[in-house]
Amino acid sequence: MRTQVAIIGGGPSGLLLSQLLHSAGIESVVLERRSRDYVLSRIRAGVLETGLVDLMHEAGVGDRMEREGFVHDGTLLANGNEQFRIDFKALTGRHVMVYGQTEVTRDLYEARDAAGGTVIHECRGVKPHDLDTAAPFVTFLHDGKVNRLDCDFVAGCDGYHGPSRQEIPTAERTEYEKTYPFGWLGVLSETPPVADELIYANSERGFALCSMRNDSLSRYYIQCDLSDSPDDWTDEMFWDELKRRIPEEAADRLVTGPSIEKSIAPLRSFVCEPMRWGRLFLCGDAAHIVPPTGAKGLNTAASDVHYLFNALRHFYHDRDDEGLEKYSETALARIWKTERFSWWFSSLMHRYPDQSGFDLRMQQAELAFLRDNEAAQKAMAESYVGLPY
Ligand code: FAS
Ligand code: PHB
Repeated sequence: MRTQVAIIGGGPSGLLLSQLLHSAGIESVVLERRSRDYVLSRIRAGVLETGLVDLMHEAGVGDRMEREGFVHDGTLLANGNEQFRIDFKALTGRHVMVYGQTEVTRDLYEARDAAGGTVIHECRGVKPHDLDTAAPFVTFLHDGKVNRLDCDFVAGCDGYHGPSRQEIPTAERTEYEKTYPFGWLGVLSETPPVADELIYANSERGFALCSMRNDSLSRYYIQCDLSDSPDDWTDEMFWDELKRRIPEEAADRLVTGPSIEKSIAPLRSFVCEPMRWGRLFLCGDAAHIVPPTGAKGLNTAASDVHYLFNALRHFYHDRDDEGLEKYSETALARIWKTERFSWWFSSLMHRYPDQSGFDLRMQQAELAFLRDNEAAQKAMAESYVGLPY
């Protein structure tokens, strides 16, 4: 087999890159470890920055998102029983789109199918070779056979646990990491959202988030101990704890119901430098992770894809490799700014086990400053709706 760009990973990064490359007449093959059903069963992000909304349209997959997504002009922040709003529209002239990552992935899969794209599922032992040459290739097991895919470039879109990052020699690779002393217990329920916009809540019992997927599908999170497992939490325990963490008027309005998905995600900040090794280019979670507080994981994967797609387009169309040469530097400049925002927002909204009395006063003062200061709100809003690509 031969293609121009071999893409390892059929999550949002890999699929979006493949669809954008197709729109520019550049061939790619996506090699995905899991089945399509498994990939689509994962419940993850819910908020799209304007940059990702634009990319979805550029890839020709924006119609259902526009029909079924929710435009949000702001978000609510709660500090105990007090609540205030960050007005994205007034502060930045922009908004975000609430549309689940599952639906983004579904739209991209359907677009690849419609375009006759090649996405090979249930590949095992995917391994890139000769990345330091002009003729790299990827081997993989599929249907009991060893396959070889010759290509010009390899895009490592295989997430945090994928093999691509490991192809960068440890002597050449620097990894920056911060782990957080808590996780997020998430519940999906077929109930109406508790509010028209998201509610991020800092309470003395810990963080909570009220989000949604549509008018009858809600997504809720509460900060939990890392030692917790979803089985430790009955639905009733979850709803009772959520109600204790959000403002009373929201708790009184909350419609509860059986969880149709319940999972715990650890929180981590992680960046790998560089994001390129020879003909290998890392995209998305393969290169970086953010705590989900700022809804930046999927959105930062999207900005990587934007940079890599345009670099490859210029290479193939104009024989200009400047974008490829600068890819890592360009992507990392934006990645670190979103790492900062995700770390700052997580520090603001969660209760930390080792928080001193002074730390708590600082957190409360930061929240009061954000509540009272338009410049502080504008800075937050600019990051939340998405920094420029
Ligand atoms: P992904 O991990 O989505 O996709 C990588 C793909 O590569 C997967 O399909 C995997 O099966 C495949 N793969 C792995 N190893 C392979 C191999 N050896 N061979 C072939 N394929 C291989 N972000 C937010 O913005 N908001 C959230 O609320 C949020 N919640 C999250 C909850 C969880 C539990 C997790 C893990 C992440 C969450 N994220 C959230 C971040 C998430 O949305 C990612 O940023 C997003 O999935 C990144 O997309 P990809 O880079 O495509 O990586
Ligand atoms: C979600 O809806 O899953 C979601 C929304 C905002 C976040 C994190 C997760 O910051």
